[in-house]
Amino acid sequence: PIKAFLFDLDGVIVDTAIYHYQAWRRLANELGFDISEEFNERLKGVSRTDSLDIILAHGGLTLSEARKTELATQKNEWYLELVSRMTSDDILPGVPNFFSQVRKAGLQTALGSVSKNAPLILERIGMNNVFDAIIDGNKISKGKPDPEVFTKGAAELEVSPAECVVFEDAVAGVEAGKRGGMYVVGLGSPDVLTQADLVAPSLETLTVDEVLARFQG
Ligand code: B16
Ligand code: MG
Repeated sequence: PIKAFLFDLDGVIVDTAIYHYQAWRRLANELGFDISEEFNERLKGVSRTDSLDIILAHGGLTLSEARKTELATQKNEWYLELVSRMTSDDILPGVPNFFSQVRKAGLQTALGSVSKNAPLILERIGMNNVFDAIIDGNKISKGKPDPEVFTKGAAELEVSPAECVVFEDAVAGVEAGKRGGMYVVGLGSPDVLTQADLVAPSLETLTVDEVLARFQG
């Protein structure tokens, strides 16, 4: 049976993906090039340092480790400026309702985010006491598409991967869930999230019963 739901943060619970994009775009612009929204799909769910490497390769730049650290820090400062203005109004539509269904169904929950800023964001939106386990960028050594962030969540909840459903908006995150041996619900477009077991536009259009019926027959 399904015992736990594991949630990504950015793009599933809150739309911080847009703030990451704005901050990375500002950085790329200062370095003399631009990044498109389509290109940004490659950065979703990918760690800060890996994202920077992908952006620099896109701009044809090779920089020292020291300079890269500076740039990553600068991006994070811009990102934190945007995040500091967040409130519970930034929780994505359908999330509160979905979580009350999750609780009624008696399922456990974990957060699986590679963001080092996840605890701060949860606090800003008033969701720091909602999850049974929180795995974030400070607790893992490998970002998505490595499954570590989700396998650690399952381990902390003491459930097996086959008893978990992952909710993800990113290509790298869907891959992480699948590599971890879990069921994956992709939130977004089926043309982009091709590896997901089920795709819906957002949590607003899904019910817990529908998800359970799909994966436990
Ligand atoms: P930070 P998720 C990921 O969060 C974001 O999708 C990704 O764009 C970001 O680079 C990464 O967190 C690291 O975030 O710079 O705050 O540590 O989707 O796994 O919740
Ligand atoms: Mg995400």
